Amino acid sequence: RKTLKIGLIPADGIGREVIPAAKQAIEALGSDIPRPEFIDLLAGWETFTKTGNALPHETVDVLRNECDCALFGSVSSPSKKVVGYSSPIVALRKELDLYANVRPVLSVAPEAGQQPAVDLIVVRENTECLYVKQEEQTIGENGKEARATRVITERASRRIGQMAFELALARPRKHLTIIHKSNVLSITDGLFRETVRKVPTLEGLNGKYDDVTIMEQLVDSAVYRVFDVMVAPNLYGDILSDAAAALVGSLGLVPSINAGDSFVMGEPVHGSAPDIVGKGIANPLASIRSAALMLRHLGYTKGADRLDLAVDQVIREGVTLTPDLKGTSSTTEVLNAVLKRI
Ligand code: NAD
Ligand code: K
Ligand code: MN
Repeated sequence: RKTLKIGLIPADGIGREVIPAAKQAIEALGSDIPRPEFIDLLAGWETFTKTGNALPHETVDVLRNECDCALFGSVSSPSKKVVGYSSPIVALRKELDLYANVRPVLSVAPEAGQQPAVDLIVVRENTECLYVKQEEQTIGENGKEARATRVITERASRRIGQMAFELALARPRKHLTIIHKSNVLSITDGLFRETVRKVPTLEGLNGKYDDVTIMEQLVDSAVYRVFDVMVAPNLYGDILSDAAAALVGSLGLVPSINAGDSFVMGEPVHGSAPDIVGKGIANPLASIRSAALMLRHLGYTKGADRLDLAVDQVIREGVTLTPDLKGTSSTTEVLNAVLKRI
């Protein structure tokens, strides 16, 4: 039986509490997936304070050359600029060309088989927009002035657009909403919007996306409406998916994958949660769901289904939940409840 090499990058804060939980959940799948082999890798703020580099070369090399996929936890970023530090997750997405951040937000129906109240996907462009991090501060006539460059390219908009059309096509409703603010940012968001709109006319697609209904929504008004699949430039996608997490009760439930054409990395949407770190109460479900998304992306549907069904069951029963979901259980207790149902 072949093996599945999984890079584990817990990084900082509660990443170190929830990624080990996801690892155990994967191990519980037995023969439904190739035998998993885990490789522990470093990144993050603490790695930076120890080595001067938040993303050691070795981490990127091992991911690139030895791993089939990876799971990333969360990083803590300093609130003020620190010389030499730059976010390792933003760098990793770029280094491995993980151009899509796919974030399903899904509630659990009261009973198995029923329609969930919330079932949407935010497809976030992952490599450009304001995350190119070209900022500068200068002194002008009236004091300090700060600027940031926002980059939108046709190439990146086209490939994220195509990924979004694929995801929309696979859903019952097949609605794709383009999120933008081109009433104000007509050149940058205008390019994003037009490029995504034109995806179905690309050569070789031959009417493949004819059944997908294309809609648009300005990003500000999008936060109070619920859509099927939403495709957005980097920053809007980040904010929208955190906002959508409120619809399902907690950031501790929302998974994602960072996906490129040749690599996939699961990652819970939440950050390092300094307010609860070390208390043993971080919700591991977003990470376990991220592992499921990663496996599903690789085609291991049976394993992914088993993880998702076990998580759904634990949420539906409502007995073993962490405090973010108004429960009183610990990370370990929730993990054990999931393991039992796998
Ligand atoms: P956060 O997601 O860390 O926390 C927001 C709130 O949600 C907190 O109250 C936290 O306790 C709660 N929460 C988040 N995940 C939870 C879980 N699994 N279980 C229970 N409660 C959970 O966001 P923040 O507070 O804005 O940022 C904290 C740090 O995380 C910052 O340094 C930020 O830069 C970093 N961050 C990293 C990533 C990433 O790794 N990709 C993403 C967002 C924020
Ligand atoms: K994260
Ligand atoms: Mn976010």
